[in-house]
Amino acid sequence: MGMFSSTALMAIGIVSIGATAYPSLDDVCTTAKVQAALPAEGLFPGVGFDSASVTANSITNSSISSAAFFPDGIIDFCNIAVIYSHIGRNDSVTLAYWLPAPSAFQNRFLTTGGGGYAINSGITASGPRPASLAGGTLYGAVSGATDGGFGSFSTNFDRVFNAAGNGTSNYEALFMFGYQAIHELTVFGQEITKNFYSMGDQRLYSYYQGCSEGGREGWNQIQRFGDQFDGAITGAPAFRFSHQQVQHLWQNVVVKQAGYTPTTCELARITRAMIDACDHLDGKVDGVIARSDLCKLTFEYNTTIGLSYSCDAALPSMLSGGHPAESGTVTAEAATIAARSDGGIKDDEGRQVYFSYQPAAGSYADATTSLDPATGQEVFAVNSFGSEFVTRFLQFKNTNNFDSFANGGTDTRTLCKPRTPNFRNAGGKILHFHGEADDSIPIASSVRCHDSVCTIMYPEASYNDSSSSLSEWYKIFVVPGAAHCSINAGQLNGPFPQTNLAVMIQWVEKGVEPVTLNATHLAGSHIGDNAQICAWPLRPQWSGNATAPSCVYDQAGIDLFTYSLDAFPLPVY
Ligand SMILES: *[C@@H]1O[C@H](CO)[C@@H](O)[C@H](O)[C@H]1NC(C)=O
Ligand SMILES: *[C@@H]1O[C@H](CO)[C@@H](O)[C@H](O)[C@H]1NC(C)=O
Ligand SMILES: *[C@@H]1O[C@H](CO)[C@@H](O)[C@H](O)[C@H]1NC(C)=O
Ligand SMILES: *[C@@H]1O[C@H](CO)[C@@H](O)[C@H](O)[C@H]1NC(C)=O
Ligand SMILES: *[C@@H]1O[C@H](CO)[C@@H](O)[C@H](O)[C@H]1NC(C)=O
Ligand SMILES: *[C@@H]1O[C@H](CO)[C@@H](O)[C@H](O)[C@H]1NC(C)=O
Ligand SMILES: *[C@@H]1O[C@H](CO)[C@@H](O)[C@H](O)[C@H]1NC(C)=O
Ligand SMILES: [Ca+2]
Repeated sequence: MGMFSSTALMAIGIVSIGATAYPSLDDVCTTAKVQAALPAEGLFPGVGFDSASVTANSITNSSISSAAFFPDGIIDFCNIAVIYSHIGRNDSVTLAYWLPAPSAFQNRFLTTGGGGYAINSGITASGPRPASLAGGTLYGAVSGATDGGFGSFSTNFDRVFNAAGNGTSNYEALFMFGYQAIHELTVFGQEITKNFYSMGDQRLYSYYQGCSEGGREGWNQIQRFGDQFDGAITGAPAFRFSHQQVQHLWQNVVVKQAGYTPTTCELARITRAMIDACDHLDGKVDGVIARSDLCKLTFEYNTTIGLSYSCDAALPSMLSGGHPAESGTVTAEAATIAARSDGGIKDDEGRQVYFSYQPAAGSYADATTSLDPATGQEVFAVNSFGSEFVTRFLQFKNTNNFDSFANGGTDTRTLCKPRTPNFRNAGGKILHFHGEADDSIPIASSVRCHDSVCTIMYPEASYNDSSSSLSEWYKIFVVPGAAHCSINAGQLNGPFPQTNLAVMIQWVEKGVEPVTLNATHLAGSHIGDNAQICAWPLRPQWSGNATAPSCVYDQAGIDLFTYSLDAFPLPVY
């Protein structure tokens, strides 16, 4: 593309020349150079790039910290944005890419994912909550995010789906959110990267990293576009959307049917009791339940009746509706509510509709109350994930509130399509992980996906053997004590897999297969220490004073993550 001088061009291919031979970030980070790197006209039929929309500015010494999915660091990059549209649609989609300095670029590209109804996690460069993009920049990857065409990087898909009014759904936006925007972000970004760094025939390694909605986005790409990524990191995927969102209403149903609204403090006391009772079952008393399966087998909810609790007042926050100062003893009603909640959503005939969270996963977040400003008391509140899904996506209304309950989901469409031979055949690797104490997406949902891929792709093999064949290219790790895509305030001594991209790069580029998953204590009494997480279906068990667990095969434990969803006449993959 004639971007750099010929000396500089050679330097990019020959590392030994030394950093001084590379063009500087400021040299390459110009609007003109980015415009010249845009995909050639006609390369992607049906889309048009607005060359005049290109912006480019270099950002240096950006300090990033406190991210769950990549370590702290200082990054320099060229921050670019460009708008494209689909011919005939009159839409406008903004892409953002962070391009490392030529001396730091390592022939890598990273597509990032979002969370909730956000297609991406924003484009904030520094501070305590840096965008996911930073996680690629740290490893010499060009990293990309898209706004999906929803209007801005902070406009979520749910705000545009029915924006034109009740009954007027925007299916273009739905398909963009579903898979199209992330695919386009990837293929356009790969082309821009090759052109910007004049890569010629050099290999570009492509990766994906996302958690929650970002995990779903990653799985969808794996299934549809088998040769797009060399490695995909999918955390706690929000797949089987209709099941997943409706199950958020189960704790509300249980509370309504009990005719008793337990307080935040009362439910937190039950969780505390569960941690106290089940901590040791994994062989190590550390405040972390690393064997929630054994807890499920043995914990008696009624033993919590009469335990006393006391909490200070809390203001409403992102995580809680707030509550007054409260104290009391755990009631029989609350114990029963906890037990039924942990049984997972069932239909009126007692048939299982979806998976449950594991015991002591959070403190019954779906039953979070709200604070009545008139009385200062906690009152029943409908879970917003569940109610919004029903109103916007089943009733097609431009609102996220409903005040009566629907009877569970009957839509069996699934986004864990277990047949993914194209991805395997193209040599792709999948690193899938999920917090064992996730209180937003049940861990069993990820195990179900893994098991479905096993049985569909290796139908003749035993469970153990198919897991073992699968693990050559798809591994799943259950993170002890971890919450939804984050560490768990209730089990702070658990480790978290913060270096997944580094692990994936090693696997893809160096053939180093992760037998256990590298993790770090990001909080608690061993902060900074390394830990290793067992690969499913093996489960952790500590003995004596060993710092690392043995990874053991325990069929009874595995079976507790496996459900018959007998409410559905069709298989749910
Ligand atoms: C980055 O910051 C360090 C110290 O804070 C300074 O020495 C250095 O010059 C800065 N680099 C750039 C490129 O601004
Ligand atoms: C295209 O979009 C622009 C801005 O969003 C709007 O002003 C214009 O009316 C639209 N044109 C058509 C044909 O819908
Ligand atoms: C859309 O439906 C909601 C819920 O039924 C209702 O509150 C709202 O007024 C409706 N809006 C319009 C524009 O009809
Ligand atoms: C727990 O106690 C309630 C009454 O307080 C009773 O109805 C229920 O059967 C008990 N559950 C178990 C598992 O014993
Ligand atoms: C399953 O495989 C593990 C090793 O991955 C082995 O230790 C265990 O004995 C096997 N279990 C069965 C039931 O085959
Ligand atoms: C594993 O994690 C440790 C910190 O716990 C980190 O120092 C090391 O670089 C990580 N390994 C890989 C391959 O990323
Ligand atoms: C664990 O370590 C403590 C203190 O070092 C020691 O007293 C104890 O005997 C050890 N327990 C086992 C089972 O090795
Ligand atoms: Ca423990």
